[in-house]
This record gives sequence, structure tokens and C-alpha cells, in this order.
Amino acid sequence: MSLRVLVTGDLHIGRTSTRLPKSIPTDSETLRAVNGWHSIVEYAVNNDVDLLILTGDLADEDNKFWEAIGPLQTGLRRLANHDVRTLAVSGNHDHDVLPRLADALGDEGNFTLLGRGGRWQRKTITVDGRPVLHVDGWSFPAKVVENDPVLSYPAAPGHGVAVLGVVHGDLDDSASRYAPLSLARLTAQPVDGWLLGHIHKPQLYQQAGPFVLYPGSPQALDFGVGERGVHGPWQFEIDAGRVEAPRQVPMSCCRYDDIEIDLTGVTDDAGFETTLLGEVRDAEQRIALESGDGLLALSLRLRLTGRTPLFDRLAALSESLLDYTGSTSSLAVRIDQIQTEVLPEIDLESLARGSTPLAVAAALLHAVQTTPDAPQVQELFASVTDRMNEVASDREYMAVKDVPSAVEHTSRLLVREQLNFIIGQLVQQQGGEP
Ligand SMILES: [Mn+2]
Repeated sequence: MSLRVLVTGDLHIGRTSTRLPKSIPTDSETLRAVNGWHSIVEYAVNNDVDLLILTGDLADEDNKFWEAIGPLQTGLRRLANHDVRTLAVSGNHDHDVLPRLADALGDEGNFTLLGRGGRWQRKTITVDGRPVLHVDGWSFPAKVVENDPVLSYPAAPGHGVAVLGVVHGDLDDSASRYAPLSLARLTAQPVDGWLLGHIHKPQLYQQAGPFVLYPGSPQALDFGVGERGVHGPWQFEIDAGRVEAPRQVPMSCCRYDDIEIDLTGVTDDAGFETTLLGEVRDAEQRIALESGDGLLALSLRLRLTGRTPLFDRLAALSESLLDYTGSTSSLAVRIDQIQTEVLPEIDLESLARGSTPLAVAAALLHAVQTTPDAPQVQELFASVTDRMNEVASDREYMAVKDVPSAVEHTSRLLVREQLNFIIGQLVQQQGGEP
């Protein structure tokens, strides 16, 4: 009497994956988030899934209602025809769309929207007339919810039947306007597991007490913080009241990733080409293995690091790499960006002595690398972040694409990149080798 559960969320039907290889046209059907939904439906039908749980933000926005409703309806009917039940909660993006969808479906579709209007609701799943799982769900009643919905969780006992909680919200960010959740409060509840939505990065918290799972978006959509790495729904079994730990089913048709390539020891042009090509091919193979058969497109950002005498010619040397399209016919590759943090072959610490511009820059880079939490370094990151925000919100730059958003991660990268560049230039002005 086991029950197979598949869980996913944050599909954002209506969006399209971007920054992918040129061989895949940007208007290709393949890249639309809705295809992630179709893949999940097919997987559920072909793999004896009994219950599909959706953790909110299925549709991107209210104005995507018509784009989302057709495929969702078709998919839910197909699932119902194969005896797959579907439960969902709404998130901040589809607080309005999902209730309309549930009303439009009526009794067909074997679909239940749980916790309408922000009121917890329990649905009991039975197999052969016997209860095997209680699912407690809460749906976003509006675009913004400023308090933790788990505060009103009724925590009804399962009486020997497994219990799962489903809610869309922001974990451990108490200032969030999207249902701030607390890991401590979640794990203190008498449930076997929590299934969450909102964060696109897949993440499983396993500790004493119930597991807490963000399944993440099933299809990666861009180079955003949560989109890198493997994406797909998660699966687990429930047997005799026991809930297995969820495991991810890699499914996304596209993948975004960064790789770091250390160029220390690379001294000539041929060595540079061999090293880069070797590293990119290794990454391709590793990623193809991890990502499952559905992977069609890979977009990579390279970060070049280390010390090499080629440091001042890297831009020219790596230019042709931007035309790279992959080493197999089954996986199209795009090199999206090449970032360099490469120094000439110098000893940073000895260069940092004194008060010349070069010494000051060298001391700063040394501090950034070795003591990133020092007040002076933190101040530098903060002022770069402020300046980046200023530029990003300036009217003059509104039309410019790819102005990086000033998250701490980007400002740190930018500081390191620029210090490397400045030091490289100053060393060169001094006549090459220091
Ligand atoms: Mn959300």
C-alpha cells in the first residue's frame, strides 16, 4: 500500500529560458517553461506516480492566465486519466490564477487547490479506502503576506497516518513580504515533511524532525542565483506510515553553470587553448551525466584565475572560445561569459609593501582574498554595491541590458576582477616583471 509522490513548484509558466546556445532559436518551443510542465506530466504518467504536489507559482503572473490555463488543464486531465491525483497551493505569483483554474476544472482533473484564502486545509489521500497520507496546505490569499502562515497551522495529529505540510514562502528571512517562514518553527511541527515553494534553487534540509524541501523550479530559466545546477521535480515513497527522504529527478532541458579554470603554469598560447578546451569538455561530460537525458542546452560562465605571463592577453586569446558550440551533437553549449581574475606571476604580499598605487592595490587584493570579513573590505563591498544600485536604477541605463544586479556576490566578483586588472596594468607600466 505504498504511495509514490512527485513534487515540484515555481514553474512560472509564461516565462522562457534565456541565454542559451545560438543553435537553439530563442523562440523555440523547447525553451518555454510550459515544457517543463509537460515533461513532468509525462514522467508522472510513465513512472506510476500516485500523487503530484505543486508548491505554488505555477503561472508567472495574472496576465499569463490564458497562456497557463490551457496547458495546465490539458496536463491535469491527462494525469487524472492515468489515476494521478494532483494537489496544489498557490504562491504570490498565482494567488489569483490558481483559484480560477480550480473553479474552471470543477470536479474533473482530480485536482484540489488546498488552503484557499490563506486558511489551512487538510486533504486525506486514501488507497483502497484506507487513509495513507494527510496533506495540510495553505495558499497565498494575496500578492503580499507579511506574517508566517505556520503561526496559524492547526497541527492536527496524523494518528498513525503520514502528514505532509505544503506552503509557499520565504525561509529564514523575517523581513520578507512573501510569507516569511522559520526553519525552527517548521521543524517543531508534528509532520513528516514540509514541501515549500518560492525559492527557485532546489534545497533539501534534513535534520532531526521533519525534512524541509524546496523542490525548486523544474526548468532552469536564466543565470539567476537559484537557477544554476541540476533542476527537476523530487520523488519519494510513503509506505506503512513512513515517509522516505525525497530524491531529485533531473529533468530540466537546460542548465546554467560556472566553472573556474586555474591558469597557473600555462605559459603559451597553445597551452592556453588546450587547458580551456580540456576544462570545458570535462565540465560538459560531468554536467551531462548529472543532468539526465532531457538536457539539450548548457550555458557556461568561465572564471579564469591563477597567475600566468599571458595575463594581459587573455581577452584576445579567449575571444574565439565564444564561438564554441559543444563537443557532442546531443548537447548544445554556449560560453556565455568569460571573467578573468588572473595576475601576472607576482608575489602579492611583497608587492603590497609601500605606498605606491601598485602597493595599495596589491594590499587591497590581498585583504579581499585573505580577510574578506575585515571592516575595510566590507566597506569596500558595500560602497561598490551602492554604486552598482545607483547605476542599475539610473534612467540613462534603463535600456541597457545586462547591467548586473548588485547582489553581494556580484559586487565581490567585480571588486576582485577590477583589482586584478589594475594590478596587471600597473605591473606592466613598471616594465613587465616586478
Ligand atoms: Mn513565489
